[in-house]
Order: sequence, then C-alpha cells, then structure tokens
Amino acid sequence: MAVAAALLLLLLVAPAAYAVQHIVGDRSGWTETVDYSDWVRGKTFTVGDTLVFNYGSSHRVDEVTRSDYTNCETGNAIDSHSDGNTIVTLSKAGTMYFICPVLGHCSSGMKLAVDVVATSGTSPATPSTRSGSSTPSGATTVVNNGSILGFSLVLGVVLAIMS
Ligand SMILES: [Cu+2]
Repeated sequence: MAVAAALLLLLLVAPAAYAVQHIVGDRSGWTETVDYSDWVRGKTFTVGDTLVFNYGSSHRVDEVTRSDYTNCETGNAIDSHSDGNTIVTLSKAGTMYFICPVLGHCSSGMKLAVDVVATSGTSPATPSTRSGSSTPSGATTVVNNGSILGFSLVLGVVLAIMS
C-alpha cells in the first residue's frame, strides 16, 4: 500500500511541475483589446504545455498556418473551436498560429503566434533563476524527457495494484 501511495504521489506531483497552463490574455482572455504579441513576450511555451482561450460567443479560435496568420486569411483553419473555453495542448516544437476568424477581428488584433520549444533543455529561453537551487537543471531535464513514458508506466502500475 505504501508503494501505491508513493506512486500516486509521484503521479500527482510530477505533471504539475512541468506542464504549464497559459491563460491566453490572462484575465482579459481572447478578445480584441489585448496585444497578443505583447502577451507572449517573456513567456516560455514548452511542448506539453496548454493554452487556454476564454472568450464570449462573438469570438472563435482557429489554428492556422503562418501565411493565414500573417494575412488574417480565414477559411483554411487547421483546427477550429467555438466552445468559449478552448484548451489547446502544445504538442510539438515550432510556431503555432491562432486567429479569431470572425470578420475584422484578426485584423484588429485577435491573432496569436506561440513559439513552442522542445523539452530537451537546449532552449535559449531556459526558465531562469537560482544557481544554488536544490533541483539541478540537469536532473530536471532527464526526468522531463522520460516523463510521458514514465507516467504511462506509473499509471499502469497504479491501476494494476488497485484493480
Ligand atoms: Cu473575435
């Protein structure tokens, strides 16, 4: 039982330490009055993190190509959402582009480009701070790289014990 408890603890603690949920526009949400190029500044978006778009029924969220983002071109969305609380998982490294496809909204600022970095630790925007930290970044990287496989294994073991 102690083993199961320890595994459960690991399962609960580990994802919280690495996956970050980014509330797009913070308290303003997904709207025409936020400068999203300003909002992304200084933030690090890592594979596995999520974007949360909160918006009213007058808006939508389309994931688009770079070209459609640049030109505010609608109609070719890679993915489209209109539920008002859209959660997008950043599944791979690279830039992801989002616009609101409602007429005029993209051109008035409802456009978001997010640079997603891999979890390898080679990112130029390494998450900051303390040099004498109790969690050396090397160790963090190792855990992080194996995290998905690790969680699957842990989940499997926990389920096996509990069943
Ligand atoms: Cu809109």
